[in-house]
Amino acid sequence: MCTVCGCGGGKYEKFGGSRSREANRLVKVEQDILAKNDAHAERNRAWLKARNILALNLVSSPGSGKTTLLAKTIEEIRGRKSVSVIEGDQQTSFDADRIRQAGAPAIQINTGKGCHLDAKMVGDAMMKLDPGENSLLLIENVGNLVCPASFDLGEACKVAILSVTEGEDKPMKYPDMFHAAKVMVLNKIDLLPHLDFEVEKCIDYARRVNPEILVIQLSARTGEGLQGWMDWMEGMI
Ligand SMILES: Nc1nc2c(ncn2[C@@H]2O[C@H](COP(=O)(O)OP(=O)(O)OP(=O)(O)O)[C@@H](O)[C@H]2O)c(=O)[nH]1
Ligand SMILES: [Mg+2]
Repeated sequence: MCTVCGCGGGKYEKFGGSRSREANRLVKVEQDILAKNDAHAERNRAWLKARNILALNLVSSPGSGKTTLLAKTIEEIRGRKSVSVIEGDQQTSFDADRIRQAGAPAIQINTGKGCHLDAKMVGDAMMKLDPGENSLLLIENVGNLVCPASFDLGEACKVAILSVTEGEDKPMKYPDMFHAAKVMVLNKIDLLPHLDFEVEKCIDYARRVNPEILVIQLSARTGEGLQGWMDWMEGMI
């Protein structure tokens, strides 16, 4: 469990033997936090469904290329679909500024000490952003491969971005995230010639924790493989 926000745990948490009273108390706190979050998430989901808005929750470690991919997506989809973005970071509005520059409305949420977005924050931001009917809502979560896995925001699905500079072992080391995601985007493939990253091994690791996971390889910088991402998203729409 994350001792900062009380979140985490989940499917892969293992307790050896009987739990101490303190461990039981922490589990109860976690259950209460997640139950409250789930209620907000269901409200968000109903609101989005009533407006036929597709919401995707992009999760990853810091710097894997979420904002770069979002900016590229906005450029690609321009004129065909209206897109708005909710940005989550502990501090700064750098990413929301980048998204506005790319041509989409964006709201920045600063979580301060918090390590993830929750459904209440996203619900409040949605009301301010007021995305139009039949539009696309892209949510960039706080860069963190642990806590955002546990928090439903009301999205259609989570998309885990993993860049090849992070190492192929991450799906096994952070299984909750790759188990929770419907798609793994393997980003920065333009850098593969300079690395000893084994793509097949990474995909095998991801499928060990989530046999259903769809893998899309791309470079948000060069645009290689981007069509696969756009095709998947249009299919979801
Ligand atoms: N070579 C290469 N660099 C990339 C690619 N995608 C992103 N980058 C670079 O990676 C760095 C981080 O990219 P961001 O898009 O800011 O990553 P992020 O996941 O949004 O980062 P946080 O919001 O801080 O978690 C930047 O210097 C990008 O230019 C890619 O496909 N190839
Ligand atoms: Mg970012």
